[in-house]
Amino acid sequence: MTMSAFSFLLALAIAGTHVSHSEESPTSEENTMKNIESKVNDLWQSLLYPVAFVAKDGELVYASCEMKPSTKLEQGKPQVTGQVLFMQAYPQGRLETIINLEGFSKTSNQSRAIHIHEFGDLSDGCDATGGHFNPFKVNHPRHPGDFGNFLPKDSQIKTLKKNIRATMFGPNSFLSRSVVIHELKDDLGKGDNPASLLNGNAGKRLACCVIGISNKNLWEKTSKSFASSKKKRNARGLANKQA
Ligand SMILES: [Cu+2]
Ligand SMILES: [Zn+2]
Repeated sequence: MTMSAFSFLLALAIAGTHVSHSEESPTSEENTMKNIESKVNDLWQSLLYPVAFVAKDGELVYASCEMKPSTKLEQGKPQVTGQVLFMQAYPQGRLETIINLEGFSKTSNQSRAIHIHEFGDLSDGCDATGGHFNPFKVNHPRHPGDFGNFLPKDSQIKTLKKNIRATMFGPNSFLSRSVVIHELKDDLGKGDNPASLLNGNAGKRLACCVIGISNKNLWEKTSKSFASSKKKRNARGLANKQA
């Protein structure tokens, strides 16, 4: 249903209640209109907030995005695979994101930009994902999915980011949109051309994926593996210091 269809029905419903205001008790007509209004509202809410009716207040909701190299990737470019995972408490929690990607060149020292793009459409390599997801019509890098730059280490990007501004819930949900990793670094709006304020001049699209709701398994498994490799690194660091 379009917004105008909704407005029309709502106007009808409100008009119905106004007409009968002069009467003392609600008429059956008034009740019917109220009923319609509440049904239309429920319907509209369920269209706007697809997650609202499966999540309880405070419940953790998870989403995942299975990264695949662009089908238009040129030879010799890194074949990036892995996942981008999301966790957020319904409905107002801060979003956390795990980025767990591999396939980068071991020798390259190239930082890569990662963004949420507007469409969950992978039909034309990663090009059908459109531009940056930009629900508030602002300039780059203030889009909710402007995650910034990531420098691969040992051919991987493994990072957990907290307090991300994007949300899975409500009309500006990023669910069913896409994550794109680019060939180049994001200039974060500081480039000297108009594209800088649209996309950060991050270059070609190496790999992309569609974001969908998931269960907690992958998040828990990945965050545990991150924690244990951090412990190992710390232990190694300590051993090196003591040596
Ligand atoms: Cu992008
Ligand atoms: Zn952006």
